[in-house]
Amino acid sequence: MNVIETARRYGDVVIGLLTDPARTKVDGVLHPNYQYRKRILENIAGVKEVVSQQNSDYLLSLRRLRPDYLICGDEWHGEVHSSHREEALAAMLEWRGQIIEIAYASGASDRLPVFDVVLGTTPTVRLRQLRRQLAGSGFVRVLEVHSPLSGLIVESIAAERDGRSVGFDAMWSSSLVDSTVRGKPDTEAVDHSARFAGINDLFEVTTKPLIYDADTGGRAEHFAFTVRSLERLGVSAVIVEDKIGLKRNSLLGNDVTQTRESVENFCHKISVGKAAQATGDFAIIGRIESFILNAGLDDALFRAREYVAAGADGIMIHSRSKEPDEIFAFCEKFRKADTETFLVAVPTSYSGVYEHELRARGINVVIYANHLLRAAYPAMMQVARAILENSRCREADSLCMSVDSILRLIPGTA
Ligand code: SPV
Ligand code: MG
Repeated sequence: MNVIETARRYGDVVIGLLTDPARTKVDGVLHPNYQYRKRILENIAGVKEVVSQQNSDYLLSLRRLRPDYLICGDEWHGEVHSSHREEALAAMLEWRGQIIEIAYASGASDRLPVFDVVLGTTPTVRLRQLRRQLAGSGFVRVLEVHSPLSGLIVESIAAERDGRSVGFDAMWSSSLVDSTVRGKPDTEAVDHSARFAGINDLFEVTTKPLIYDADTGGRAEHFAFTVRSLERLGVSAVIVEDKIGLKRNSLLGNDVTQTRESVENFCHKISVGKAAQATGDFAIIGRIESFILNAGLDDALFRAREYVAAGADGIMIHSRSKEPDEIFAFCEKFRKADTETFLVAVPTSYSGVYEHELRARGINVVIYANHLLRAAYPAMMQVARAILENSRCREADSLCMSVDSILRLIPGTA
């Protein structure tokens, strides 16, 4: 802020902002992602433009912009940055530019600990976010979380794709994963209150919106209470699937007995949920299991239209095929008649599909539904086995993050 305030006095302010890989190279830690940092800076008075910098050497940006003044903090003296300072000085002389260094505020640090990025939020603000994202970019990328720590990963992870920084927009509370972490089958054996307690912990340390997998939603009368509880927590949307009885995981398909709810009863459940909503921001998404249970495209389309007519804000179309063809076929037909209702895809089985392919067909939300837990479990198994095989834990060290890193992971630990 001191640098920007000073710079404002000299003219139009252009900020050179390090991209995520560049930032990580400088201090090896994750920061709020590039788009997020850019948005904050662009909204500061006097900032005319924010340009991306691929590395901490300023030359490229300086030569392109040829600024009259280069304003920066004086913390680059003597440090690793001193060669950059010399180069920048020489470059500025080429067009008689001037460097203005301002004293680094005492006690300030540009070195954020890994997860020191949570700004806090309220249930209302969080709840609204999903609809805002859908109205904005029209496409939301969602990843499963099963603990506050996994939530922190979704909160702060970023990667470079096609020269752009990408991150996850929202979190998925999966019934499969929430059951599996508790060592229980995915049959609605874990009740909602246990899962809500987990969401409460998750929400203490994250700000992104959450979509909740409510399985069948239970009886319509009970679903009304679930909707209200979710809204109170600040959850943005619920997905409820058109099955009945002892629900089994969709990816088991017809290998187990699964019964579908009648269209009439399921529409009733959706409308009861909509009537129970306290806010206009919450969304109820009807999940169609027609492909999962081999009922075909026409059945899926018929149900989708009926669910939308009953008030569903979105439709999740599920498939356990290895290819996305049936999802594409559904989207093509559905979108001919309905361009408003948002469509959700969960490409666990057809994992080869790219986001841009889904997006091009009218999918608005892609959920990576179980990947963090599927990644964590084999890693834990490997470490447990290594300890047993070696009758000590030295061999496990290389499979684990260092003690120093875990002590520094969460601010306030070390
Ligand atoms: C879940 O993640 O719990 C889901 C998606 O419901 S699936 O496991 O594919 O059915
Ligand atoms: Mg589920």
